[in-house]
Amino acid sequence: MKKALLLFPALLLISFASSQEGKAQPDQSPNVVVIYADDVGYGDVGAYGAEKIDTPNIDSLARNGVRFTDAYASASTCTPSRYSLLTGEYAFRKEGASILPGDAPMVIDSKQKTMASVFNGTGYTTGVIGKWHLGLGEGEVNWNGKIHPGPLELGFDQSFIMPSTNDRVPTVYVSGHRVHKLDSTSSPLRVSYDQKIGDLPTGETHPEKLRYPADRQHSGTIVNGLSRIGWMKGGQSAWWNDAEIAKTFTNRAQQFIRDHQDQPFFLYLPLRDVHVPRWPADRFRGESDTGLRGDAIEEADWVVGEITSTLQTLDLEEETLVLFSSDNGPVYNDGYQDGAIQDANGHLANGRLRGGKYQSFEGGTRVPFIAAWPGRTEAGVDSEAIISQVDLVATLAEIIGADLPVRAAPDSEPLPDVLLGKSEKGRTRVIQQGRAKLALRRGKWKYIPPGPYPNWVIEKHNDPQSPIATPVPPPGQPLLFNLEKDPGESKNLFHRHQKIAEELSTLFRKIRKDNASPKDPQQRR
Ligand code: NG6
Ligand code: CA
Repeated sequence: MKKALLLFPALLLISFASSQEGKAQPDQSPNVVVIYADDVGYGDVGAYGAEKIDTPNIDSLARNGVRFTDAYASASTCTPSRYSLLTGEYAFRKEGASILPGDAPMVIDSKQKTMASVFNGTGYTTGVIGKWHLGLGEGEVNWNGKIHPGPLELGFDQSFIMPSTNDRVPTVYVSGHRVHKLDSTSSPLRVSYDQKIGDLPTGETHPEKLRYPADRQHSGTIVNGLSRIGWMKGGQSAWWNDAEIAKTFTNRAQQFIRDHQDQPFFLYLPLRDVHVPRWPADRFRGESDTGLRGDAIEEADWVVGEITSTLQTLDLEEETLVLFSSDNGPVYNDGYQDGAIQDANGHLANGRLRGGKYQSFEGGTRVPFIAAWPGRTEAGVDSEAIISQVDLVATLAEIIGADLPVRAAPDSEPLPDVLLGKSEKGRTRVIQQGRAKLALRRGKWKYIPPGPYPNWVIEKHNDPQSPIATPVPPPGQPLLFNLEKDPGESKNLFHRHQKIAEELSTLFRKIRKDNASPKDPQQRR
């Protein structure tokens, strides 16, 4: 309370100063910054109940904006969620939009409308800084040459990305069309996902060089003491330093904001944290009460704070809509023995929802989601409206007054009043894409069609040590939950409410069929 009183005169001064300088007023189209965390679960931040991880900056965003309780990533893994976020299309409609290897071709077609091209077409300067994981190029990527198509072909004016994930080679940044700081003449970069190439140590051959052990899949080339999926050789000058990834993205994001402070900008800032292998900067390690996983979330919170304070310093706060969310639910052990399970200390990353990453249970896709635009969003309110990240293309288009072509963003619902906290009339239904299953929520009802589930899904779901482990339903067993009474999806009501289950199953098939995107003849392998 005291703090708020002290801040009040300062805020008055700031708004006075900004109107004096004749900068864009809140009535005009706002700058938009989308901060997109990786694998951060519903219960992982203070604003959503975390007690063993400090996230003051994310919490303050929530206090100044709208905190959604029923918001979804479109999928419970990264590539499909990111695909939906940027295209406004459910990823299950797009062949190949599943978790991509590090050398995969780009899964979004250059002709598709994207969030970036919507902003770009309305005069915004657009940038992506952070984790991409939507593929690059059209076939074999030439890491030593021009890498395209990529973000620049999708409407981004600037691009500085981690091409795939931090657990996949190559461990380099791509700036525009080129690998950043690569000396391709003296040390060309080669990447393989089939077999070991070169003679760099791997997790299999040199386990003594590891900060912590990994499973077989993650035991390829070692960089910074962390083994990865896949193998690479050469390109040392371009390798990233894991402890500096957050800082690198943050500095670039701040520069982007400073460079474009006098014109409308859209910044997509997908973070590396809290994806494995977790290795935040020195000053975060040991800071949380839940080990490295919590430390990495505190690092993500620091990024949010850096961005909001940059906006504040530049008097851009009231002209900027900041969104914070995550691409999918949480996971503790995702291939590395980094202590996430042993150090959990009672922290429940899914906030008592059921399950997490990879799953179609709520824990897989229901994520923190905060929208803050001081003066325009309601401040400090909770919204129970159902909203999905797939809605952001159409919603943001409406907020900035951009027209979407008829067939663009086919699954995106324009919900500007919902996003700004002025209405709770969100979606009536939403698809939640698990790795093995699609689920459907309609109002309070959630339907998950019957298995069978592939073996690897069963293994993942049944990791008995994980604090969020949940049994896999027996094959052939449809599930129906009442999320209002049972948000933890513990009580299968399928047999008690078969009529509702049938309705949902019919609706489910209809959504899949009706909106089916026409097959793209240009579809790449
Ligand atoms: C999985 C990886 C996992 C992680 C995930 C992608 C294995 C066994 N597991 O295939 O470690 O990289 O892909 O995560 O390879 S995501 O958040 O980018 O979707
Ligand atoms: Ca993810």
